[in-house]
Amino acid sequence: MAVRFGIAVVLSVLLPLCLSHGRDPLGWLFHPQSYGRYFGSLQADAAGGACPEECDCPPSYPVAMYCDGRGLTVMPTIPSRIKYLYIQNNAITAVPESALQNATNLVWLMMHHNQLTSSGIGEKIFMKLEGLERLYLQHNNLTSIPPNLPRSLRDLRINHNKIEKVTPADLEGMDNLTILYLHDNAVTDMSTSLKALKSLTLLDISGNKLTKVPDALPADLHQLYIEYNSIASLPEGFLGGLAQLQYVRLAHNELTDKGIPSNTFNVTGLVELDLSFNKLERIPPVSTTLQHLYLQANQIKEFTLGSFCSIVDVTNFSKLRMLRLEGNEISREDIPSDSALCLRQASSIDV
Ligand SMILES: *[C@@H]1O[C@H](CO)[C@@H](O)[C@H](O)[C@H]1NC(C)=O
Ligand SMILES: *[C@@H]1O[C@H](CO)[C@@H](O)[C@H](O)[C@H]1NC(C)=O
Ligand SMILES: *[C@@H]1O[C@H](CO)[C@@H](O)[C@H](O)[C@H]1NC(C)=O
Ligand SMILES: *[C@@H]1O[C@H](CO)[C@@H](O)[C@H](O)[C@H]1NC(C)=O
Ligand SMILES: CC(=O)N[C@H]1CO[C@H](CO)[C@@H](O)[C@@H]1O
Repeated sequence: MAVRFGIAVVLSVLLPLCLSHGRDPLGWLFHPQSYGRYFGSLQADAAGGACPEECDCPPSYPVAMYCDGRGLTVMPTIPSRIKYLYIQNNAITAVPESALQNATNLVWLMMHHNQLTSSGIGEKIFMKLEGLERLYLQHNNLTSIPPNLPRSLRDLRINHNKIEKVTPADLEGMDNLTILYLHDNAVTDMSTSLKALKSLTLLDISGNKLTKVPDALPADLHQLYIEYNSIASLPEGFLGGLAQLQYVRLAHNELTDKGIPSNTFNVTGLVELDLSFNKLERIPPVSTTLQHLYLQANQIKEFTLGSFCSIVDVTNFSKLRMLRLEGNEISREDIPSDSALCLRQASSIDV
């Protein structure tokens, strides 16, 4: 019994190996790395179309091309039928004009975790990609946002690069952009580059060198992440026009009481506000609709119930569920006993 089972296993392993030496259209399945080499560098195959030898083009899904994680240092040539290109986790330093010349049907371009530098990106390479929706360039060596990005983009990830400046021209006309990851760069200045992004819902500019929040924030934002910057003060009413905003993270900055105009955070709609690891000495007034407030590791010296409720009755009370205050200069005894009426929904208060 045991012996026969063993033979069956050996046969089922050998059989496909033999077949793949002929022109078996499924050969790529068993020899994904070497299949192309039998036929030269760019060879039409039976099912899908041309495919560079260093990549895999599954015949069952001819619009996708997989070139990820192969130690590539130069761009392969992209056939024009390809819509989804996976070329992440390589060591590519440049994208010359010719590389994407015919790749006008690209919808997704995944190029994260390479070694792309800004000088290696051709001025016009993105110009013809008029249907590109997703561009992943995170974890490269870019010092600026590439020029002439398609206005069709919906999701642009360019975090973990070395970008120092974002100009209005960089993001101009991107009416459909909903996600922008710019975190962990070296941005000092964004001027009004975000203003025109009318569909943007998620903006992450954490881990940069900003000393102020961007001048004009897009009106449709739901999530705004600006942690780990050097912001000491906020402009008057900077969350005012943002009716959809639910999550604001400003932890690990240099915010002081003086730098926060009154009622900055008293905006309805806000669900979560993270102000931890700053230099606040008071609890800023917040909206009664807020549910999560993070204030740990500040220098708060008193528990001001009025920051949560200006009046308390049957219908006026705070919706706060979680409040974190540890690492400040107050203790549990500083919380007044009538807090229970205002903070009646709080399930966790950490002091
Ligand atoms: C682009 O397509 C044209 C016409 O089919 C062809 O002559 C040219 O070699 C292609 N260029 C690249 C870089 O694939
Ligand atoms: C990219 O940055 C890394 C780390 O800073 C560096 O080791 C590498 O040499 C850079 N590559 C290029 C092409 O500049
Ligand atoms: C934005 O999306 C809409 C709807 O999907 C589409 O019709 C329009 O062409 C897109 N805009 C750009 C600049 O691609
Ligand atoms: C928040 O603003 C409203 C008016 O919009 C005001 O009635 C309320 O007292 C303010 N809350 C706090 C805690 O100051
Ligand atoms: C300050 C505040 O929110 N006041 C409200 C308290 O509840 C009454 C009755 O619902 C409202 O009319 C007030 O606006």
